[in-house]
Amino acid sequence: MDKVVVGAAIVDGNGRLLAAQRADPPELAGGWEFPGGKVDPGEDDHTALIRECKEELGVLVAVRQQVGGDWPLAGGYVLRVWLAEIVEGEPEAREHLDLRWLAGHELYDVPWLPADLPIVRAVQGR
Ligand code: DCM
Repeated sequence: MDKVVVGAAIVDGNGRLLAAQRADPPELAGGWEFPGGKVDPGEDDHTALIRECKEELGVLVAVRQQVGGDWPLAGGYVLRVWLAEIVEGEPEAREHLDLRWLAGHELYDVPWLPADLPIVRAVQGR
């Protein structure tokens, strides 16, 4: 399986979830997602997730439980999401337009990408 995108459901000590606003491509720009990205050939999922969080947010994360299994994406990709905690650094939007920490009552205050929305519900349930 070489069409895997990994995403991080980063939760802070107050139970808030980190959402990231996409900058590109134009059809997805402005939508909100779990930070992450494509797994490189030969790379394992956890390594890719840690790498992407470093590149996109400038933070080191510890990967916790997986949220569901393979969530479908366009183009034959699947999205795999893990709960994660920041162990080093403060997140900054290095590749996104914006970042927001969403409390439980704010989870749907941003327009999530359609692919990510059911995963937000799954995260909420935990
Ligand atoms: N994608 C998504 N939700 C995410 C991460 C990615 O829907 N949390 C989608 C957007 C792109 C594709 O996966 O169509 C590849 O993502 P990227 O461009 O970030 O590698």
